[in-house]
Amino acid sequence: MGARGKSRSGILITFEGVEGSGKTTQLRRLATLLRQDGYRVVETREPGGTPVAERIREVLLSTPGKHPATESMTAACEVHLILAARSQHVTHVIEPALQAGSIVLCDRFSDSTFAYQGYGRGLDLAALQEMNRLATGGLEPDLTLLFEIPVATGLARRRKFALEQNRLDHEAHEFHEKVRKGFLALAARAPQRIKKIDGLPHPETVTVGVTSVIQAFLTKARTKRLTTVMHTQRMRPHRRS
Ligand code: ATM
Repeated sequence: MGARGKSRSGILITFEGVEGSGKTTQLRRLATLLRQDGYRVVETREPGGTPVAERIREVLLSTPGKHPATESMTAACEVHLILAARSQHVTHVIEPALQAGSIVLCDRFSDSTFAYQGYGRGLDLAALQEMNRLATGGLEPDLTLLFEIPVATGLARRRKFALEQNRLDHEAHEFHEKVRKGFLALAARAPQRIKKIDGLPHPETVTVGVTSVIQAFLTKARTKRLTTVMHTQRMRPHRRS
């Protein structure tokens, strides 16, 4: 846990994966289940989560040729925008929620920067880690769920369901492959924090997997007295009705 996270009582859980991995659907489902069990939950996303960060998101994801991006974006510009948005988000949303004892569910966070800008764009990972530390003040997720899905399946899902393709959706297949491999490399380096979840089955089946990882995590957190989000009721496993 980073310096910034030490005094807080909440829990930061991040959702990661390639495009179309189903992480956003699972985040919403988990938020509902945790609230039903009496937890205070904050749902948020990156890039975005605050008014300023959402404006940065628009710049980041708009397609070249469309307002406001009328030129191609360099990798350095991209990462600075992402980290600028993260700084706003951590300071104005995530940290206050953690201090208040909430469970924060964040759709993408630092691992996306390492996977997309590091492994995908080829920016230096050590430099990215330093830059990221500046943006987060050292805050790291307590738990990360990595939704695993083949790139081709994820992109096909995106084409089917997304209203509009964003700038990164238009990247070549190889770029998304590098990102996927990057996520897997990050998971291999931090197996305690990053839990892989098979994103291929029906969303209800995926939710069963998510629930079991979360239950195990919350039980361990209670035992270690890691947190005061504490709640006596145990989370009910999600079942198909
Ligand atoms: P979502 O589609 O999951 O909301 O993410 C938006 C994009 O932001 C996603 N690419 N596409 N397509 C990945 C990108 N992104 C990065 O490249 N680096 C980051 O650090 C973050 C948080 C997101």
